[in-house]
Amino acid sequence: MKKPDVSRRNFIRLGTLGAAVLGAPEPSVNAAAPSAPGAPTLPPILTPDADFYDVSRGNPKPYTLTGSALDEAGLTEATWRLEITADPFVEEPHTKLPATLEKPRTLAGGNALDLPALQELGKRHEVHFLKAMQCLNINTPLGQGLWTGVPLREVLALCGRMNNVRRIYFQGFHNHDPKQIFQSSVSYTQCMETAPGELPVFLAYRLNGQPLSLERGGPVRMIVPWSHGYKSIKWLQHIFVTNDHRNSDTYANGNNDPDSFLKTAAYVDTPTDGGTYRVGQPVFVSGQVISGLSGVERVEYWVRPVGEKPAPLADDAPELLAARWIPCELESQPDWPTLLPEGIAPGDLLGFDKTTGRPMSWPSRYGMCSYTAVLHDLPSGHYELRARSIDRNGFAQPEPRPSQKTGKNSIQTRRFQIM
Ligand SMILES: Nc1nc2c(c(=O)[nH]1)N[C@H]1C(S)=C(S)[C@@H](COP(=O)(O)O)O[C@H]1N2
Ligand SMILES: [Mo]
Repeated sequence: MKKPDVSRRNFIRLGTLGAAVLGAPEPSVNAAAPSAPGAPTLPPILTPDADFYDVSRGNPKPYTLTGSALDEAGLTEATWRLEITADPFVEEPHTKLPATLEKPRTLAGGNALDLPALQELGKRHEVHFLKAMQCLNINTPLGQGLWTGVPLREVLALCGRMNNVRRIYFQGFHNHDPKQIFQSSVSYTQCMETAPGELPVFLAYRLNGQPLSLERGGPVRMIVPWSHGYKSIKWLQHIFVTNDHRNSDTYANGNNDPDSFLKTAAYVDTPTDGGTYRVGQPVFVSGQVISGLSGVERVEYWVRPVGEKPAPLADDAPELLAARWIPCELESQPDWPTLLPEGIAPGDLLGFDKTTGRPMSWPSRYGMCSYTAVLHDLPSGHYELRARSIDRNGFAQPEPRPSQKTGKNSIQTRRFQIM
């Protein structure tokens, strides 16, 4: 992972910028944000492709390849190919029949899927979804994008009849080295039977209206809307249908939950750890909150005076649970038509209401937005700041599933001093 570079995130919101360029009055995209001097610039709703924090394995990392090595790897728009095959897996005594595909798509057979064919499918089946990318093992959101692509079920339909399929595995380019395979999977049902209004797994070829960059996993990356980043395989090149019911995701190793859902959780950007402020100077609290499966009811903070070297406090310490937590302000929604790339209307987005053009919830499900608060008039001394989300079931972060191996959502703490 590239080291988070805070300055790269200090961009003016795209919505504001867009409106300024057009000479239109500025939409009130930032009503909840403090506007006083010293207030932090909030990250944009749509993270530019190059500003995502990158989490990639591989040696060399696929996005460092250039020239003919890139062509040979099939990582240019012209050379990209996707193989779709059936896994011969059988296992006595229960799994006697392997998965089959009527029309597999292979390089050897000369019929592997190429980008024009995928985009052609997109003319009928394209979907757009606003998703926060978040690593199960990292407690900073990686970025939020508007991902565009074609549902996996429509791609599989190109292969004709399937039999004995219980899981779909997929892999990205891995330097032709089996040890470097990065693999993920979804169940047959998750792939094929999207409930009305729910979110399909899809093969993304655009991010924020532009072709997906090589670093973000282009030409084509899988997007699994509800899960952490490890399901969203970059440099997608091979899909296997299988009758193996097991989840053999690369991330199942390392004791991770390989069926995780994004957690509802608040992450702190400011104050920064170790920051110092003069007496009378406001302390700006800001960060981002992800709307996981259980939705966001609110974000709240707790600030407490501490000694110079305070002992750690557990997330379920009685003192913490009984503390005076104060609600933060959630960033207000942007002016969606201004924010979205040309040719994409708010009503086109999954999870948005077609009539109002607004998300069904805010922040949108599996998306994120900023939150803010301002601390005034703290006397000199050392302090600890914590922020946490409360989900729509009334659970305070990190509950209800505090196992950090199903998604890092422990309560974040920042220490600062007023002098
Ligand atoms: N092929 C491939 N896909 C991958 C990975 C990888 O190492 N190789 N890393 C995964 C992990 S663990 C995460 S968190 C996300 C990060 O996505 P990003 O780099 O676009 O932010 O990509 C996922 N997809
Ligand atoms: Mo990850």
